[in-house]
Amino acid sequence: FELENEIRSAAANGQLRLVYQPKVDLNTGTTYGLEALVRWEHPTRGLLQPGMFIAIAERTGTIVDIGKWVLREACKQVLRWHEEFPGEKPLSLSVNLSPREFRRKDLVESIRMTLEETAFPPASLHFELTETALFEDFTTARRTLDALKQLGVGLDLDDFGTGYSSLKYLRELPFDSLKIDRYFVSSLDPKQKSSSELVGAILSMADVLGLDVIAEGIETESHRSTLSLLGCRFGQGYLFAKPLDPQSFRTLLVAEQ
Ligand code: G
Ligand code: G
Ligand code: MN
Ligand code: NA
Repeated sequence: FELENEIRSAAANGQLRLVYQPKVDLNTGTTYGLEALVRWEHPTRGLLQPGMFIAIAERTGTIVDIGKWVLREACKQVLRWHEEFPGEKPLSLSVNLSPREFRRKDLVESIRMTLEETAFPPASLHFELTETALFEDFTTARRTLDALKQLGVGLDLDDFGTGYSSLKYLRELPFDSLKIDRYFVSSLDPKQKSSSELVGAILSMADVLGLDVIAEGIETESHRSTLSLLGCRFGQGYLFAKPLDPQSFRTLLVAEQ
């Protein structure tokens, strides 16, 4: 119960940190965006990974405050990078939304206010949602997603292929991209034709539905080249970079200049 009590005040006590994992164009190797991922700098236990606290925060509702902090902090950070590294296209920022956050009545208004306060360009912001956030009530989910699209942000379906994936969701909900779960990427094996055929089938389906595809968990050059050959344009994973603290991410941007 200790963590459960302590996490309530983690955001207010300045104990949350963000790390950023590059999203990379698989053909050119350049960074076009990043996913913000939260960490908890616990006063005695050290740096805690989301696996240790997101589920607790979700159950107790603290995830709502954490999510607000994450969005605000990430927008401010990425805006500084937009200013320091002006390119043809500003870096795109992806933020995860948990089921509990997604179901909040004030979600859309809260995001709208943060966009306004930070002056972050909505077109450069994407939200990543998992299927669990959606399958409870399709009509309400669709209404919320439509309202988010009205703000001008992008919507990505996270961990695709492992949940209750339904083609109905993909067809009828206003998603822009799907993220192929790392399970499919890690099972890519040059000696096993079916593994790449499965990823190829996901790519074809996404193409028919007009969705971009981002591959997660790219760890080897063989993963990258197979995905690239199959026509997957975007990805992230340890081959390129682990989630980086802001200073390290900035160093990467400098190096890519
Ligand atoms: O960051 P990894 O490095 O360990 O992230 C593990 C899981 O935690 C991922 O599934 C990710 O979606 C989730 N997660 C990380 N940061 C956030 C966040 O800011 N908000 C929410 N809701 N989930 C997050
Ligand atoms: O579930 P979600 O996709 O939001 O979370 C991203 C998670 O994936 C983070 O925990 C991040 O640390 C992890 N991750 C990112 N790249 C890789 C990778 O190449 N391999 C593995 N095993 N995990 C990764
Ligand atoms: Mn994600
Ligand atoms: Na994921």
